[in-house]
Order: sequence, then C-alpha cells, then structure tokens
Amino acid sequence: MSAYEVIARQIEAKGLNIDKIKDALKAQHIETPSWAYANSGTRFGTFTWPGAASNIYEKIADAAMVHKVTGLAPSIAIHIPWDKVEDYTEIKAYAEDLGISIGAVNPNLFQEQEYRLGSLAHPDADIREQALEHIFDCIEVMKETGSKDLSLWFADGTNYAGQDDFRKRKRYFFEAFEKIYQALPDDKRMLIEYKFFEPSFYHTDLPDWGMAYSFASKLGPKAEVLVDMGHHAQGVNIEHIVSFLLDEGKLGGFHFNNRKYADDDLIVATVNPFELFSVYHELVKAEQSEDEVLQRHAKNIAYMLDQNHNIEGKIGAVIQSVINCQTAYAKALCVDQKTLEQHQQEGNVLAAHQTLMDAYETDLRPILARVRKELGRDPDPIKALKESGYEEKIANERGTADASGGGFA
Ligand code: PSV
Ligand code: MN
Repeated sequence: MSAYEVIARQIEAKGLNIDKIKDALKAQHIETPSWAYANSGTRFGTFTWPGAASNIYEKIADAAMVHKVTGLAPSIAIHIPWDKVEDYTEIKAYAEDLGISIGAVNPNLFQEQEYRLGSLAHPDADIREQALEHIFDCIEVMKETGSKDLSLWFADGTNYAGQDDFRKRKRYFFEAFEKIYQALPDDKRMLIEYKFFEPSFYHTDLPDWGMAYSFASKLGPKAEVLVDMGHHAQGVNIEHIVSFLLDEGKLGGFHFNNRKYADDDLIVATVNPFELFSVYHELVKAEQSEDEVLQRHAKNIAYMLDQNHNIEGKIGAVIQSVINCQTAYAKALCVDQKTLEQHQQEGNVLAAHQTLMDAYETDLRPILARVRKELGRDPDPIKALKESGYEEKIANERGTADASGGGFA
C-alpha cells in the first residue's frame, strides 16, 4: 500500500470522505502580497537579495511563479503608491496573461511626511482630506484592476499621554469611513485591519478587533474586519476572535504571517503552527456548518499573506507560507467533527482534545503531494522552484535592486 493509501484509509476510517477533502484543498486560494517579493528589512537595515523584484511587473511575475508551483495562489495584493503605475488596466492584463489576478488594494497612509500625526485622524482637516483622497484614488484602482477588496490599515495613533484626544480621533475615523463606504461600489468591500501598537507606542486609533468590529458593524455589510496574525498582544487567543467574527458575519480577511515577539512578519506557521491549525479549524467548522448564512460567509473570506522577508530569498519564503496554509487547512479538514461534537456535548474534556489533536498530528504530506499532482503541479513546490531555474534567471536579468522597491525599508 502506498503512503497515500495508508493515510487515505485512516481518514476514511473516521467517516470522512477523502475526495471531498481533496476537492476542498484544490479550491483553496491564498493571495500573496506584492511587497513580499521586494527587498525589505527592519529599521536596522535592509539586506538586498539578487533578483528581488523592484517594480510591480516583476512582483506580478514572481507571484505567478508561486501560483505555477503551488496551484493555490492565483492573485496578488498591491500596495499604493509602492505599486503605482500610470495605467492600471495594463497591470491587470499583464497579470491575467501570466494566469493570476489583482487582489486587494492597500492604500499606504503611513509613509508620507504629512502623516507624522496620523492620516484619517490627523488634527489638521487638510491632511485628513488628503488621506481620504488617496483612498478614493485606490477605489478607482480597484475598478480598473477588477479588485474586490479595499484593505485598510492605519498607523494612526499617539506616542504620549495627552498628545491628542481619543474621542475626537475616533469621530474623525468614523466620518471618513462613512465617506469611503459610500464611495465603494456594491460589489466591493472594505476590510478594516487592526493592530495594537507600532509605529505608535502609546495608543493606536484602531488597536483591536472589537473597535474594528464596532466600525464595520455601524457601516454595514460592505465593511468587514481583517485579522493580521501578528497584530495582537502576546497570548491572545486568535482562533476565538476568528470564531466570534465568523459568527457575527464580519470576518472579511486574513493577513497570514507569524511572529515570536511583535509584528515580525515571518513565514506563516514557522513559530506557532498549532495556532494556524486552530484558526483553520474554526474556518472549516463554519464552511461545513448547516447554517447557510455562516457557510456563505465562511466561503467569502480573503486569505492573504502579509510578510516581509529580510534575510532569505523572497519567492521560496512565499511558497513555504502557502504550503503551510495548505497543511493547516488539510489538517483541519481531517478533524472528525461529529466525534468531537459528541465528546464536547458529554463534557469529555480529554477525548475532545484528543480528537482534535489526532488530526493535527496526522502527517498529511502524501495527501498534499497527491493534491498537487492532481492540480498538475510538482508534489514538492520548493524543489520545483529550484529546478525551474527561475531564481537564477531573475538574478541575472534583474541584478540586485536597491532597497527602495516597495515594502518596509
Ligand atoms: C501593518 O503592519 C501591516 O500589517 C499592514 O497590513 C500594512 O499594509 C502592511 O503591514 C505593510 O507591510
Ligand atoms: Mn497586515
């Protein structure tokens, strides 16, 4: 019996259908971020990588390569103005030619000198207006590229007690959000991303899921919350937040990455794979729920990476993240939900935990290799990248770009 057959039988013995699991895995979609392909670093410095992308065309080509070897990354998120071009219909066509599409559009409201005291919550009405205009421009970019999601993150906050008035800033945000909401076409949505600190160190205007949720709820159905895995205090139970937002119909998207200490933007699931599995477990339960509203909502989530690799090659690191999302999803799909529910109902604490762990501890690599083969991909995407010669090719053609190609420098 092959390794695939052994595990497939083990899974079917739990009453699960291996073909359904494979179908779900084939439909998985992870969006990669344009900024992950460029040279980026920390405030201490930036290490350049041979062949790292320095414009949106190169970033799209790299994202297309990731899709080519994984089969589950058919879109790229862009960040404006890092990815600013004259004609956005051109990059849409370029991406489509390479087999991918333009995903979320991220306005950048944290780099200009004007934003020292904030963007939408800046004390000066002219700066608030400038920030709002930039977001309106990004909505136009969405229309031209066919993007569905406006992904909003704000560095707004203060560094010192008494520096500004919380309540006033909150109201500025809501006023601006209402205008953005109105400008957004009905087939598009705005995702509100929170982050508890950094670059502001005393207070951040949108620090947690509760405040993002409050704004999104008041705005209406086109506004939802985006969960970035690195944007919580240590020890916060992210899967619980995910479950709550799912149940409220307000979970719009993810920024997957991993961290050890703060917002480290490391390769997904390299520090805490169990956390990612636990998040996917909540998602799978919602996807498989008999509650149709919940099910529909779960199927409409934007799964995006948000990473900044500063000591390693860009493309392999993105592929590894995509693979780690695939692994977590596969394990969550292998949870015996019926038995789990039964143990929960009976209050059998240990058996419930063991049922969950049984899926987490199953080595699904043979199943994933089979899924990739059936998608027409190499069973080992990292090896496929190496063997393709793509990295040498771009290093030769592009050379080593300086650190200003987009992304945090
Ligand atoms: C902020 O830390 C953030 O998570 C936001 O999503 C930004 O758009 C992104 O990182 C920039 O790398
Ligand atoms: Mn993010």
